Amino acid sequence: MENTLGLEIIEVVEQAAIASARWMGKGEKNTADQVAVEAMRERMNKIYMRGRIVIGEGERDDAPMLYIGEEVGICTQPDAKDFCNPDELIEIDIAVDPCEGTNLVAYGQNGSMAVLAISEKGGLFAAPDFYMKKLAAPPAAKGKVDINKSATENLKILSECLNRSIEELVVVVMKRDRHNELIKEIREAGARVRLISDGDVSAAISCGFMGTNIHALMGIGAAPEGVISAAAMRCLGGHFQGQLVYDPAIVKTGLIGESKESNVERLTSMGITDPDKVYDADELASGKTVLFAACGITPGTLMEGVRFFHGGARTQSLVISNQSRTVRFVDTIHMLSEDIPALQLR
Ligand code: VTB
Repeated sequence: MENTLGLEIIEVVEQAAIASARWMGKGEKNTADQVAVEAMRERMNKIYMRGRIVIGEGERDDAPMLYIGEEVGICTQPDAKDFCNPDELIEIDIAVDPCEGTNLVAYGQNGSMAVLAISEKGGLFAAPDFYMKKLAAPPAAKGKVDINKSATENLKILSECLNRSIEELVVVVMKRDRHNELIKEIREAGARVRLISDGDVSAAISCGFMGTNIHALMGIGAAPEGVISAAAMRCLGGHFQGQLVYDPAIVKTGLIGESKESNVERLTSMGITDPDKVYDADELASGKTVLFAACGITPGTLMEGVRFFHGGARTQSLVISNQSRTVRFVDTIHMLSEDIPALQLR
C-alpha cells in the first residue's frame, strides 16, 4: 500500500493546504475549509485506489463532499473497470480533515494543517461526530500515563518518564471554559500550560517528537480528529488515549443531541455498546498498515506553513508510516505558473 500511495498522499495534503492558505487571514473560515475539501477530493480522485471516507466532513446530508461513506479514487469512478483491476486492489479506509483549525486559518494564526490517515478496510475507528477526552504524551510515557488518572498524577508519572521536573513540563490545553478546572490543576501541580485556541491534532502529534517543548495534550476536543491524532501517534510509538464525551452537560454543540440518553442510543446504533470505553492508539487506528500525512497551512510546531512566491508556492509536509517505520518531512516547491522568474533554493 505504501509504495503506491506514499507520494500521492503527500500531494493530496499539499493541494488542500495550498488552496486553504489562499484564504489565510481573510476571516472566512467556511471558505478556507471548503476550498481545502474540494482540492483534497480532486487530487484523491486521481489516485489509483479504491478508498472510502470513514472520517470526513460529516454525514452526506450536511456535507456534499468527502462525506462519511463517500468512495474516492480512480477505481471508484463509474468507468473504473476499463483501467482498474479489482483483483489487485485492496480497499482502503481514509480519515480526512482537509483544514484542521479553520479558525486558525481565518485569523492567520499558527497551527493549522491539512491532514489525513489511511489504513486497510476497517483499520480506523469510525468515530461519531461527538467530543473526545484526550491524553497524548511522548513515547517514553506510553502506557504509563493514564486518562483515568488525575492530571496531577499524570504529571508526576511524566516527570519520572521524561526525567525532568514537573516545572519543566509543558501541557497543551485548548482554551475553553470546560477546561478551567483542568488548567487550574495543571498549574497547581507545577507544570506550565500552553493554551491554544484551536488545533489539537498538531498538539497531540507534537508530543511524539523531542524538541517541540510540548510534553502532553490534555482536555476535550473533537472525536474524529482524535482518531487522526491516534493514527500518527500509533506510528510514532507515542501515547494516545481517547474517551468519547456524549453528555451535553460536559460539552454541548449542535452535534451532540439534547440528552445523554439519546446520545447513548445513537452510539449503540453505531455499534458502540460501551460509551465510556477508553480507547488507545492501537484501537483507534488498529490497521496492520497505517499511513499518516499532514501539510502545514499556517506555520506550526511541526511544519512550516504555505509560502507563496511569484508563480508558485512552497510547502512542508509530514508523512509517517508504520510499515516502513519512517517519518518524512517533505519540502516541496510547487511551480504553479509557466512564468516563474526563479526558484528560491531555501
Ligand atoms: C475545534 C478544533 C480542534 O476540536 O476546536 C474542535 O480547533 C472542537 O472544539 O482542533 P470546540 O467545539 O470547543 O471548538 C478540534 O477540531 C479537534 O479535536
